[in-house]
Amino acid sequence: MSKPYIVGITGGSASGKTLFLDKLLNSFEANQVCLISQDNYYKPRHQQPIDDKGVHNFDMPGSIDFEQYALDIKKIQSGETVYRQEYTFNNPNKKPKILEFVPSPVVVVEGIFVLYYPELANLLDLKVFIDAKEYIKLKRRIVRDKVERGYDLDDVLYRYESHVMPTYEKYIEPFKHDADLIVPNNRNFDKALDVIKTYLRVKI
Ligand code: UZR
Ligand code: MG
Repeated sequence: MSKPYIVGITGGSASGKTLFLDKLLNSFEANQVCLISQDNYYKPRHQQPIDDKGVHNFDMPGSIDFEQYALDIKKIQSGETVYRQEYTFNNPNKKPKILEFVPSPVVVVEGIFVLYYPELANLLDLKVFIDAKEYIKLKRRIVRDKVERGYDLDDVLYRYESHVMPTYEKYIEPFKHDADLIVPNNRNFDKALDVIKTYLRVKI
C-alpha cells in the first residue's frame, strides 16, 4: 500500500465535525478510510487543568496527549495497526472499548486542536475547517451534551462561556487561515461533503 493520505478535520466544538465524518465514512468501504479522533487522546480526568471555580477545563490544548496522538498517526502512516482505549467522556457506566486503527489509503484525523499543534498539523495532507455560527454551535452543544455526554444545562452553559468560547477564539479560529478548505455548516454541508468525497476517491 502506498503512503496513506492524511486528512485533518477541525472546527469549533459542535460545529459538526463528527456528523461530517460519519457521513464521509459511510460512503466508503471500512478498509478504505480510517478515523483517528482527538477525543480518544484526552488525558485522564485527574490530569486536566482546573479553573478558578474548581471546574475541569477540557478545552485547553494541554488537555490532550498530543505527543501520543502524533506518534499513533505516524505509526498508521508507516503501516502499523494502533490500539487505543476509547474515551467515554462523563459516562462512568460505559465500559470503554479497545479501538483498533487499521492503516488505510485515507486516514482522517479529527479534533479541535489538530491545527493548533504543529506536530499534528505538519502530518496533514489536507486541512479542512468546519465553520458554524456561534448560536448554532451552542444550540447543538446543549442538545449533544445532554443526550450523549450526560451534563446538565447549567453545566453546559458555564463551560461554553468560560471554556469553549475563549478556546475557540484563542486556539481554534486563528488556525482557520491555515486550512485548505473551509466548510460552512449553518444549515447543512451536503455539497461540500460531495466535493471532498469525490476528491478523496481519487486518492484511494
Ligand atoms: P467536540 N469534553 C467534554 O465535554 N468532556 C470531557 O470529558 C472531555 C471533553 C468536551 C470539551 C470540548 N469540553 O469542548 C469538546 N468541554 O469535548 C470537544 N467542556 O469535542 O469537538 O466533539 O465538540
Ligand atoms: Mg466531535
